[in-house]
Order: sequence, then structure tokens, then C-alpha cells
Amino acid sequence: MVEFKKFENGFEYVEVSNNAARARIALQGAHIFHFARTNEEPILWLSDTSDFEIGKALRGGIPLCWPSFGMNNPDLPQHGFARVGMWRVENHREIDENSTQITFTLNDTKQSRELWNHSFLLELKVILSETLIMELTTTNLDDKPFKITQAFHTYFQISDISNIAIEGLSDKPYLDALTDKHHVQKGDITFFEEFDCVFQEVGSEILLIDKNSTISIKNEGSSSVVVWNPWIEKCKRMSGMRDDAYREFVCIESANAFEDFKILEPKEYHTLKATIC
Ligand code: TA6
Repeated sequence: MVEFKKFENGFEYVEVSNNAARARIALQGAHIFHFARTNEEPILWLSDTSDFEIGKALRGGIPLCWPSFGMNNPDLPQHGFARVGMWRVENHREIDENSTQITFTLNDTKQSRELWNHSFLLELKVILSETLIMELTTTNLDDKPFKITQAFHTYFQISDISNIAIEGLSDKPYLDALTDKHHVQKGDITFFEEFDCVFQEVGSEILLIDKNSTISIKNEGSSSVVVWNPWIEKCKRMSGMRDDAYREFVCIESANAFEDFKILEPKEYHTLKATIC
């Protein structure tokens, strides 16, 4: 079932539900801010201080960073503009009683062309079941090529930052965004300080291992993965989160970032796909 809803301040979202799972997706940013399997805890973290403000990105869920990841394009706002753009629901359908598909679209506008002078179609296809599948397709509708970097900036809910480990990135080269130095990851990732790294040459499944659960993340059309936790001091400085919120989430971001950028010729398209289960 797909229901169109809004909060009291007019902030619009769709609630997608079937026998297997439920999701809430804001029209602003096509931002998935809730995903939970039936009778289970949410898989995504959403800040409990989130105020669903129009024009401001939500803190948590899955912000879409596009057409620039971070400050990869210094002429654009951090993480681009798609996460605060107003998307449309293009279509939706029940695949079966456990699975629903919904597609959102965003086109260039006068305001987007003032920031980034290109004509594009951006489509987010979401398939909701026990698994969450997202496909973000960029089509160049312009008569000149353009370059994008992008990410599903997924905030995962965890029991506690001290309980988790991330598997699947050992031996991968990475850029430590905090020091701007390149290294190679040795072993699984655990957390004891601020962490903000961009892994490259990633082609296999990543596992988020928690005390009583494991989440699998598989990416296609992507070879970069960003892992981020702000830890104590940065968390205090971040907008939209409590001072100790860093204990409750980790971001594992399916990306085309830094050297994994994409250049699209006119009419060309690229799909970034993530499967979370
Ligand atoms: O993806 C990691 C990161 O780029 C961090 O450096 C970080 O500050 C963050 O994303 C959150 O960015 P935001 O613009 O949403 O505050």
C-alpha cells in the first residue's frame, strides 16, 4: 500500500507498507527516513531531534548526495542539492503482498541550473520488501557532458558504537578524510574515535555486524564506500543530533565518490544500486 501523508507543518511523505516491511519516504529529497521489517526494530537511524523542516535535509535515514558527494564539487553545497529538492512520485505498484515498488523523479529547475547549469533526469526506484533495494539513475538530458559524484548516505541504527564491526573492506585502499592521507585497511573496522574514510576499489558485499544482528549491503555501479561516525566532539557540533547520538548510528554510504566519479555524455545514463538486507 502507498499512502500520501503530511506532517502538521506541511512536510509531505509517502508511507509504503506491505506484509514484509514499512518505509516512510519524504518527497523532499526522496529521502527514505524509516525502514523496518514487520515486527522488527528500524534498520535506519533517524535523529529524534529531526524537525522535518522544509528546505533542510533530515538528519538520518538515507539522504541522497547528488550531483556532488561532500565537497567533491566545491561550487555546490555540501552533498549537492537533490537531498532538499522537491521530487515527484512517478509511479508505484504492488509486486506481490510482500513487495512494493515506487519511483520518484527530479528534473532540473531554474534554481538548480543557477547552482549547476545542466539538464538532467534523476530517478530513484525503491523496492520495499524484507530487503530494501534502491536504484538511483542519472540521465544526461543536456547537449554537453557532465560529471557527478553521489551517494546513498545511509545512517544505520546500531545497538551501540562499541558493539559493531564492519566486514568486507579489509585490504581496500582508502582516503582518510580527516587527515587527507591514503592508507590500506587492515582487518575489520571497529570504532574508538572519529572516523570518516572513503574506501575505493570495493566490489563485494559489506557486512555491518552488531550484537544481535547482521546487515548486508551490496552495491552495483559503484566502487566507493564511505564509512562515517562523528564521535564525541563532532557530534556536539553537528546540527540536528543530540550530543551522544554518535553511539546510536554508523553511516555506510554506497557511493561514486572522489576517483569513482562518473562522466555522462548527452543521453547517457548511470545507475547506482544498493541492496540492504
Ligand atoms: O559522508 C561523511 C560526511 O561527508 C562527513 O564528513 C559529514 O560531516 C557528513 O557527511 C554529514 O554531512 P552533512 O552535510 O549531512 O552534515
